[in-house]
Amino acid sequence: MTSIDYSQKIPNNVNLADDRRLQRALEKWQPAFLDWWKDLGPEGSHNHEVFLRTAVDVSPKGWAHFDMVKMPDYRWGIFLADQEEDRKVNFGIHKGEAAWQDVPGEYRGELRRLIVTQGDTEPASVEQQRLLSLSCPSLYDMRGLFQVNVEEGRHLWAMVYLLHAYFGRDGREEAEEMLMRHAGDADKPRILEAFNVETEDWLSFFMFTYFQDRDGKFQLSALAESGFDPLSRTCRFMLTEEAHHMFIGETGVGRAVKRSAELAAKHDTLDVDKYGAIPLPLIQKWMNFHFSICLDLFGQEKSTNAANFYSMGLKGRFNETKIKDDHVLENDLFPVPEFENGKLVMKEISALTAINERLRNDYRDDCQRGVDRWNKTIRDMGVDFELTLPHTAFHRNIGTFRDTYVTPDGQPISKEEFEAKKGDWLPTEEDRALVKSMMVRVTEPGKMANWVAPPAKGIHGKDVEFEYVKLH
Ligand code: BYC
Repeated sequence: MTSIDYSQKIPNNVNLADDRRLQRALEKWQPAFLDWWKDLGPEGSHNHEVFLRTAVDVSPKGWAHFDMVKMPDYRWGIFLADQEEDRKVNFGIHKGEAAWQDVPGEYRGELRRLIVTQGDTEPASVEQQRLLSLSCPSLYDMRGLFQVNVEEGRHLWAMVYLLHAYFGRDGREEAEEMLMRHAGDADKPRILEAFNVETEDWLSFFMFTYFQDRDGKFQLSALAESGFDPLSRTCRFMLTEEAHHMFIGETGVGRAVKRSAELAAKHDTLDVDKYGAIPLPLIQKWMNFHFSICLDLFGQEKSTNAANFYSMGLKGRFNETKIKDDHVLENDLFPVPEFENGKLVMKEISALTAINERLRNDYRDDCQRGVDRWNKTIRDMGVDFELTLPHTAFHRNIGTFRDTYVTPDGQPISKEEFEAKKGDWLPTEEDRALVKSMMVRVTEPGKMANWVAPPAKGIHGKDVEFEYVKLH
């Protein structure tokens, strides 16, 4: 078990002090990061004291320490999971070789691209969420937002460390670029589309942490299988933090659903906006939007990039080592969806080129679990309404379904029909304005905005009434 050295300017468990050049380079990047946080991190948060968890060591039990922390005093650092003895490359053409402790020269470009794409999403999400504390439904929720934000900042540190430590000059340049691209910027946008959309309201934030952070879980899990051991160790530790973000999403959407169903049952109508809650059909629209843009994050159904990343041993499948096959996949097939004469059909293609699709399927199954729990809440309240994940082909912008038009239950329709019906399926301007109008800021300890039910319990043994954020 490696404990984290907090006596250093950059807390770390990678013996940074032993590598003066690397330490100096990262200490040079640190002020740029802090400036970025000040400018584009959570608005108005800089004097708040927040009940945050910080990593103390990276063992499964010991890494989460909770305390009141002044936001700018949060200590971002570099934490890797412990090295596994005799770890091997577990898939692809190098299967069985010792895992790489250095970047394999022939795969440098691909590896850097994967790390840059991953790294770029982390500050992007902070930028997307920067105004949300101004309309938080409770102090409990504000804390949740800040916890997510500081950890996404740390995840950026994780990727920047890899770039600095293993990629020399171009790695340092990429690290600088991470702070130059910005979510939604017309000239220098973030790399992946879903990271350029502003997270405008708290229902969107909860959907984001449920659906988009879950993409993070699956992508990080695939990278945690990497034969490049430092990437694997970094991602393994990041995954422990990711779980809490998805908890915030699942319980957050669940609480909005609960409040809506409560009022629907009480007043015998789904039109609960007149009672200050978000109608279930609107929650469905938000879900249609967020789920579909997240499906795009998995890339094309048929991808030679993904096949190469896999064969090279750089990015595996979800739970790679638990899958029972040869982990080379050269002779295997996998079904992917295609449109043929206006009809949706499944076609078997090489399992290697279908790697993105397989991960997307795993993701979709995982998403369904929370939806089932939300539906149980609705049923338990005696309300006749069911939330459903839209069809994979619905509202897609990457891959086979780009430029195709289907209903949320997967029926192909014309572009004109889609345009005419779109407002029934996806949030309209009026829907967004309505939800925004409910986003009143509540900062009295224990109190909740009307649109959301209180959480079942507080954080780390504290009551829901605890003052999770001291506003200054
Ligand atoms: N938007 O062969 P394909 C997280 C491009 S979330 C724009 O399918 P590939 C987090 C693609 O770049 C997890 N462009 O691509 C969550 C390629 O371009 P070129 C983030 C896209 O490479 C919440 C072309 O289309 N981590 O951690 O197999 C809060 C061909 O596509 C998109 C990662 O994503 C798109 N959506 O797959 C905070 C892991 N999709 O070659 C954090 C690292 C594809 O034609 N990234 N393109 O120029 C990867 O593994 C892969 O790059 C991707 C794409 C899965 C993203």
